[in-house]
Amino acid sequence: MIYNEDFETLPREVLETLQVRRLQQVLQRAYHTVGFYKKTFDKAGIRPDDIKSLADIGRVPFTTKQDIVDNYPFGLFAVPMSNIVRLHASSGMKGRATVVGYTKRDIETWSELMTRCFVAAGLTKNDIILNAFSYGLFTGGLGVHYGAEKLGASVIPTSGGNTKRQLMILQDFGPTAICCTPSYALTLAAQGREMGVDLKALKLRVGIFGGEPWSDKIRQAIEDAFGIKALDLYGMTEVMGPGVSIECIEGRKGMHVFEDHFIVEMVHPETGAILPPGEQGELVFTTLTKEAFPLIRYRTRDLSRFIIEPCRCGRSHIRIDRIKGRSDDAISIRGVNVFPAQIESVLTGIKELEPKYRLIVDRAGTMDTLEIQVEVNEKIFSDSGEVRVLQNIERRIAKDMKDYLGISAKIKLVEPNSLPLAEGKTAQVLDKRQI
Ligand code: DLL
Repeated sequence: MIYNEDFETLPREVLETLQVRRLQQVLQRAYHTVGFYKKTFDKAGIRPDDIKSLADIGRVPFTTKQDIVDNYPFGLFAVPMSNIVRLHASSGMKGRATVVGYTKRDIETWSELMTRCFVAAGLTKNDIILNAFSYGLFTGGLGVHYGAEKLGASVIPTSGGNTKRQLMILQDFGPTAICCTPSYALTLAAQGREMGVDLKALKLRVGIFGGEPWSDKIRQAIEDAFGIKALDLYGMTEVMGPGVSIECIEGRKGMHVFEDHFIVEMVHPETGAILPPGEQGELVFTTLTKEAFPLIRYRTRDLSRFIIEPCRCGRSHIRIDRIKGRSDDAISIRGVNVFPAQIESVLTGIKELEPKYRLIVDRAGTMDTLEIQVEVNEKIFSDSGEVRVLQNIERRIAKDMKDYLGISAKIKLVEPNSLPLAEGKTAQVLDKRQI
């Protein structure tokens, strides 16, 4: 099902014509109302009228997180405060938070895009949606909430945390869909099992998860635990919040970006050069319709690639592959750069393990050290009366890390459900070197 068929299935040429028109408008607006953009465009020697086609966008300067931080809190707003009806801020997991504003129309657009997401996930007004994304400055809670209401579904705004109560509501209110971070879905599953809840007997059909990186192995674990279909939802505070992009239930491979509202580019994370279709790189977004906080060529640092094959759902909007991590997430261990996602993909190749791990980076003298703590599954844990079984698995992981990633790591297998449970986003890396 498609919510806004007119726009979501536009033939590529028509879509691109619309994008160019909207791009020219947003460049004009940004240039004339936000001092920062006037300065950067002038410095690069370009004027908004110079941009005549999509190909010209490469001439426009990038905007970075640092630029937003430098203009903290409201320096990049393009409308007076009297037109702003809502403020949000990024979770600020790393460094200072970024603050964004929305006009009334921005909230309407955001709600529509979230509604499109729900319809892409196969939901209708007859669904009951439990929204366990945090309500507050984080965009997850309210962003998802408004979309669910616009759909006409019944929303249960549980917000994050309070896991036992969430499980009670899951049983008593019978939601048919759930929205939260993937790690919180695993937390709910673990806590539910401990309380003896029959998770498969719940009415849940679909789960919409996002806000942090996850993998197909985690998808499988969530789907198996609840007997649901799990879909990937992507977005970030600066660009809008959740609803920039989602997997459709028909394709379930890669997330459609709502291209009538955003231009998405794939660039080389170091050089910034635009990459040929299909190559992995960093996502760059330009908002086409936002009034309060237009954002031009924003470097997300998120790594992905375009899936260019058409999707069977009928949407013409391009898909991006699961986010592979962030280019600023790389941890340097004795000079070797590794991404948590790479470590995860080695771990998920080993069937005795659960998809729950934690990386602890430290320094012994002048040497960086990496400890990988990973949960073993129930079966191995109960069979592992013999220490040898665990030692063999540890040795195998250490060897795989060396062979595939070229890093030496100390491996520590831990009991199922012993790593800290997530309530919102999880921090999988603990870098003690910076503390
Ligand atoms: O996390 C918005 C959101 C809320 C998206 C709920 C989806 C669901 P921020 O707190 O600004 O906004 O964090 C944005 O989180 O740049 C990615 O690095 C990461 N991220 C978000 N969704 C996904 C996803 C929200 N589906 C940052 N897969 C982004 C991987 C994701 N990473």
